[in-house]
Amino acid sequence: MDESVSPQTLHSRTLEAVAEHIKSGRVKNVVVMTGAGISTSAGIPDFRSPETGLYANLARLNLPYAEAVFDISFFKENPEPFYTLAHELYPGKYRPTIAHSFIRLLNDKGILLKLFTQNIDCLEREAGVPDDKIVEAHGSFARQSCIECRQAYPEDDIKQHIAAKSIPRCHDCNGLVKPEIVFFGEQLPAAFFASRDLPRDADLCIVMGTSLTVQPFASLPEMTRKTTPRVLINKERVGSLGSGTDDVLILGDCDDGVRKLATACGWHDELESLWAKT
Ligand code: CNA
Repeated sequence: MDESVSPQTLHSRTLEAVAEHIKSGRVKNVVVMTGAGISTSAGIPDFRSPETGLYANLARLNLPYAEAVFDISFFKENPEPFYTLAHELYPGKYRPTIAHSFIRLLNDKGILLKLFTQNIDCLEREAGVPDDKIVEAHGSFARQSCIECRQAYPEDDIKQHIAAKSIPRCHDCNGLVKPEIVFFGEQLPAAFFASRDLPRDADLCIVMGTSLTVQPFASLPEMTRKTTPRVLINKERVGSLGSGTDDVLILGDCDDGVRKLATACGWHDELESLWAKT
């Protein structure tokens, strides 16, 4: 961080100053951007953490390269590795983390403008963030369809296949069926492009649990206005976070970070009881 430049909006580049900003009532439109790191404490591995990340543990799937498991051309030739992984990641097995509940709390406070998530685990929904506040930039397991004729495929049927570790095929054309999560080589959902300018309207931006390496998502924090405070809650520094005049870095575990921020806002008990109910 360039300490010689004074913050424009905050008193200082600290967690306490962010909490003061929130408590002042001036924050009405928070944009949150998240990635796999907010779900690791739920037991879902992220991609890129050394040793524990999925990419470091895919050898058993015999992939030519780790990202192939989410590559549409590879999937067309060999869908098995993806379905092996889908068996592990499929929603219903995991409980939202307190970081998910923190986003829900922002919404309950009436200040969540939008949550942009790269996650496909649907834990934001399970934590109670309303559907119209979520942009699932990389899709999710919420719907599935045939990759050939695009026909929607019944949820009960895919659940059975995923439980049995078998490959679902379209009831109409026998094409491969895939959950509507965005693979490398596929277009992002229209909802992402329709909302990608929203960070300009934000008066606070919170980035959590992402390496900010996948474009175009990685550019979202750049869409905020120059004086909008941007808070990074992550194990490591990522993207340009830390270079803006009002950037605040809360480096470490996401759950610890949101607990500290909630406590500084006077929301500690509310957050804990919200999370206990999920
Ligand atoms: P990533 O590239 O694996 O990065 C994760 C980031 O989170 C890294 O910077 C880690 O240091 C950090 N991190 C990990 N655990 C914690 C923690 N407990 N506290 C704080 N920071 C932590 O993941 P991205 O989301 O950036 O990459 C985008 C991909 C990952 C998207 O396409 C997702 O679909 C995909 N993904 C999603 C899930 C999921 O839905 N839960 C799981 C694995 C991968």
